[in-house]
Amino acid sequence: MRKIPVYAHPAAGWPALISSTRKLMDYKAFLRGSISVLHSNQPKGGFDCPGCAWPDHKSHKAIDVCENGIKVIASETMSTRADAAFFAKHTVTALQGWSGYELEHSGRLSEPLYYDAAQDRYLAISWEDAYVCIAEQLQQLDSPDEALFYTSGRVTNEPAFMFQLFVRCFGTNNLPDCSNMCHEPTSVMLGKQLGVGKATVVLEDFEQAKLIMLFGQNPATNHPRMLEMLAHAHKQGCRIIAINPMREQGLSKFRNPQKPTHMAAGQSDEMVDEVIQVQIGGDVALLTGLAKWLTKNDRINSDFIENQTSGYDALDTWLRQQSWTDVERGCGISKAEIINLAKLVADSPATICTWGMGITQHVQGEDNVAMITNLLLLMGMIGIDGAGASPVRGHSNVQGDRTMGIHERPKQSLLDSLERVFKHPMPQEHGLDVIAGAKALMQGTIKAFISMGGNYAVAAPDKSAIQNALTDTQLNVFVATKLNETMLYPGKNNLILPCLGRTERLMTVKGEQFATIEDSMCQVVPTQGRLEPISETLKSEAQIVADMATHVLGSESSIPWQAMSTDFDIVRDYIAEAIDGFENFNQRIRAAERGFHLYHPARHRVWNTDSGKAQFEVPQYPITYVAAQMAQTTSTYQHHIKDSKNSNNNQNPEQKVWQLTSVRSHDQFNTMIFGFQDRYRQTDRRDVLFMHPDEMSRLGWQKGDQVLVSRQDSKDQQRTLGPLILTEMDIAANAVATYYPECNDLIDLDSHAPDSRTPAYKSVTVVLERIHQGSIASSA
Ligand SMILES: Nc1nc2c(c(=O)[nH]1)N[C@H]1C(S)=C(S)[C@@H](COP(=O)(O)OP(=O)(O)OC[C@H]3O[C@@H](n4cnc5c(=O)[nH]c(N)nc54)[C@H](O)[C@@H]3O)O[C@H]1N2
Ligand SMILES: Nc1nc2c(c(=O)[nH]1)N[C@H]1C(S)=C(S)[C@@H](COP(=O)(O)OP(=O)(O)OC[C@H]3O[C@@H](n4cnc5c(=O)[nH]c(N)nc54)[C@H](O)[C@@H]3O)O[C@H]1N2
Ligand SMILES: [Mo]
Repeated sequence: MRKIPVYAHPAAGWPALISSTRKLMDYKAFLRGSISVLHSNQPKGGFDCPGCAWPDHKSHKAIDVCENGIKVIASETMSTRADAAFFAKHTVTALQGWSGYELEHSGRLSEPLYYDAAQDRYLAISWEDAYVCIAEQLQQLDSPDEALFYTSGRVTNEPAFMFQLFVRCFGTNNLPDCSNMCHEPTSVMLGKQLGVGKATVVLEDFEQAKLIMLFGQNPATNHPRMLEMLAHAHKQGCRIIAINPMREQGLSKFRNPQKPTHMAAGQSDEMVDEVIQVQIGGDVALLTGLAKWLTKNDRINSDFIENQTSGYDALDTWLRQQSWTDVERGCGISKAEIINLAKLVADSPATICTWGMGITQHVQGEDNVAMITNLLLLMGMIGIDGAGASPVRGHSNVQGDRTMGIHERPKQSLLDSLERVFKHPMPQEHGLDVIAGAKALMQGTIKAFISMGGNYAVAAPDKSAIQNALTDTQLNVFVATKLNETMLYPGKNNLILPCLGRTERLMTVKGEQFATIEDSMCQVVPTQGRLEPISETLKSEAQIVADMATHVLGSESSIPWQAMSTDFDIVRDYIAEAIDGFENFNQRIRAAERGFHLYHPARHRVWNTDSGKAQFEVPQYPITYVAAQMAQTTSTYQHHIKDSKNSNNNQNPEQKVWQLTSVRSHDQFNTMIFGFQDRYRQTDRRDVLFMHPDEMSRLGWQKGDQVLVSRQDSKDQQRTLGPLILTEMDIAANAVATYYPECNDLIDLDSHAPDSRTPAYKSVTVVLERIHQGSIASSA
């Protein structure tokens, strides 16, 4: 096997600090950004870092932030402005040619803008005129269901609650949000199996765990503050196993930026004991192998299964039907290796399973979550210290937004509560999620698109088709901090409404306000920006929602929108009345330094499920699903080669079918591209295709070669990405990877998990074609 260059430094540590400080400099945000960093995740009067949803560490006295957080803060605190003067220089057509990186660096949006088609430019507009336009357009719709209201997970609880209330008072449940593309399979499946679709662990559990299994997650890049917890657990003797097609270099060693002595002495902590390089989409098969061995050898917790669960017999029957050959074929891991891992699971008195997008973003996303939960249930690992389910969410308040009612499929109990509290009828029909919303846009049945943050078209599959569809609407409205590509495909009326960021002071006639968020472990914490807003013209998201509601709903609404937007205590009092678990919200959020934990019944072995027990679930798809997809594509491809007169047939076509996954770097936050570096993966460009060097040799290809990636979509249309530069990576055979979001035109809207409908971003069967031989060096 050829040696793969490895990233020899520990994760975090000096390179991370240098990289992030450089980012503050790049953004000319040094002073504003540095002040903000000091206030991030601090108990009193600080703001919750918008970088990710990992909880605050209680022990921190000084700075609790990481590379990721610093970059997100730098992006928000930059002093450059994308104002009317900026747009006077650039037409929208010209801006369409800009990259995500260039748009991200254009500056903070700082005044309300409307698109003028005659000049092909964004021009300044007054807030009042913007609201009048929104009201006119929304009131003209034949039905409220012709409008789509998207939310991205940065939005804090108070404005999120107001937003869903406004949308429902307007008359629709069309409330897709970024969860639809992210952890929705988790929410759906954990809800079914445990009664609540959220993590059962709290941070302290990581201190007592004896085995942590990290499924499809890359914390060094995406949740760097989690590394400290992992390193600490490892030091205490906890085994840590990563299940990932890629050997993510950032997971092997860790240098703690919170400990100056650690940094100065060049110390580092080991973290992961082993990486199981499962095939893309192979987690179900691996987990099936584990469960097969554990049940067959009676290494399960029978008491727990008997007293607390339902559905065991069906699972056991199904497990017996799965052959070891299919298990091995499905995950690419040998039976012997799976048994070794099963023994670790059997011997561990306290196991935590964490997971990220490598688990959820598949057609089998729900099956993956079901099998992780099944494993925890087989071992009785819910409701004891040091154990449980730990989905790790991305956006800092994506979980809270859902709790606040941003949901296209609301529970009846939520609608009933809202009707009771606000004495206003709520729409009963379920609304559109991200995928259905995008399709409706394309069909022309959505005539108004309103987004509370985010970059809908670019984050979703089928980017170009969505952008195209947005040009046919009557109204598009973007409440946002930064310019992005979704805003560059204007409808007949098109508005950008700039809002305050998380780091900025929110002053109203009632004084300074703080908001709240809910982290990935159900802790509700306060967040309060400290910086002066970059422009006096900015409004808070809550104010913008209140103003839209006042204009759109008019005198029909008896809800005190304006009072809510100026005094968040009023919003919190309504939340306390309408949302379960928020009783005495205002008192409780002030009583403890770091807020409060929302009651999670499964932690107490109370199961709010249909059966009243924790529920085993049998996967819906065959465990060889991906292998079968690849075999089918290979056979289609072979026919194609045979039929093609011009084909160059000196290579075995079978070798060219691959499974593609998409990942993030530390120089981006989702679609916001801060830079091109990924030091853990040793590249300084984003147009790369990661492949194992042994696989390159097998094909006679080399690093630096240019490759086209293509696939037939569900409508038999050919989609092509590239050329991408072949780059070496320790990644499973058959697997290749590239960066999100640049690959999103390769992905269509029809390939998704069945119930949660999360797109299969992490698992796309593709054909590779080399078009140019090795002229471009691939790494830094
Ligand atoms: N720096 C930075 N931080 C972020 C973000 C960002 O863009 N940049 N985004 C935020 C958001 S919204 C989210 S949701 C989180 C995402 O955080 P993560 O869940 O860590 O996200 P990804 O980088 O998309 O992918 C995670 C891992 O899944 C692996 N993987 C791919 N396919 C499979 C598979 O089939 N099986 C298994 N087991 N693993 C697989 C990939 O190799 C990768 O290591 O991060 C948040 N934090
Ligand atoms: N191929 C592929 N596609 C993916 C993924 C993947 O792994 N692979 N991941 C998916 C996931 S997990 C997610 S969460 C989605 C992300 O989807 P989104 O949440 O829609 O995307 P972001 O890039 O986070 O949104 C960035 C924009 O949010 C706005 N913004 C930033 N801060 C604020 C704020 O405080 N308030 C307001 N109002 N606006 C703000 C800015 O205008 C910025 O341009 O992408 C999904 N798409
Ligand atoms: Mo996400």
